[in-house]
Amino acid sequence: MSTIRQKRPWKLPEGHATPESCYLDRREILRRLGLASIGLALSPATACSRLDPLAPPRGLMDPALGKRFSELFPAERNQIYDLGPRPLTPEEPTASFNNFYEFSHHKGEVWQLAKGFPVDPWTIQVAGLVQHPRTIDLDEIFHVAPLEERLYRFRCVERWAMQVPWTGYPLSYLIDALKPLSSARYVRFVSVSDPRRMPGLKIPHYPWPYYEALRLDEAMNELAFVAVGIYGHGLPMQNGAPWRIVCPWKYGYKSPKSIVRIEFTAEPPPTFWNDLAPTEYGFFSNVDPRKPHPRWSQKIEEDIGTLEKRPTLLYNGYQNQVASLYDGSEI
Ligand SMILES: Nc1nc2c(c(=O)[nH]1)N[C@H]1C(S)=C(S)[C@@H](COP(=O)(O)O)O[C@H]1N2
Ligand SMILES: [Mo]
Repeated sequence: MSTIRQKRPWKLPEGHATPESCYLDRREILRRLGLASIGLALSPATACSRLDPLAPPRGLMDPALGKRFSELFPAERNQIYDLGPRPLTPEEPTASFNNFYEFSHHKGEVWQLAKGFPVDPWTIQVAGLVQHPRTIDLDEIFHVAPLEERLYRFRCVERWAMQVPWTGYPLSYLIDALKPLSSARYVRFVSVSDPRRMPGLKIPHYPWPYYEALRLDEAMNELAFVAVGIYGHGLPMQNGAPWRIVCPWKYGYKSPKSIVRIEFTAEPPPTFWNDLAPTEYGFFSNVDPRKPHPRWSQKIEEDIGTLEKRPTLLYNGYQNQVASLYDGSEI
């Protein structure tokens, strides 16, 4: 008898239901926005402008923190980070098409299930190889550095992509403030998990809570970002309130949401998707059109705002900023 265990359906990792469910959810979103029949025929610019007169569903884009910290928004845009020829994605698709498995595997319903999730007070444990292990709160997170807005490309391993204005500050500022020891080589993040409010956690055999990590030199790169806001206001829960990481040159799962623990380590920490399917999700997971995912090519991506299909860019177009971090052996 074979001792090799079959991969169980619930072990199927991110994107197991795509592209079908991806497209279905997106069509549903577009239908709600009144674009279903015309979306594909319109040019990107026209498609976006057609969104303006339509009222989005109530509560879709509400900042989870309400008015708290609203005096910090909108932050000044840092013009260095532009999107090239790509248009900014309208707020509605970004807020209604989400991967946040703790709430649901269905991208279109995450925002509804996430509504009302309590984010205040919120404590973050700082642990591991750090001068002062301690607990910090949102006042500290929001005031590590002046907030700025950055337009970043964002690419999910499932091949959908968007262009988003994040508000926050470089992750390097937070790391400096936390004073890791010189022996620290990696930084690890753990997301919130509340089984009473997150129905997705009931699906067995996922190793919750969600955990991700970066090598410290990656985390110190100018692009790695602490996001506390989006589209000029605080984050809605579905996008990772009250704060998250955004790493725009890596596949989206390297950008953990709703973080409650930061830990510094000497050894590479395990990561959620890599533990579930090591042959499909590497530790580094840099966006790379030349490296196909075992179940699909990564050459092409699709914009959730315009539905345009276009070639995937190496490092999601950020090679000038990040190529020097790598020697080509990273997976
Ligand atoms: N805690 C947590 N963080 C997460 C995820 C998740 O399921 N749980 N999904 C990741 C994936 S796969 C992607 S593509 C992005 C999606 O971010 P968005 O919904 O804000 O677009 O969040 C990432 N961060
Ligand atoms: Mo993703």
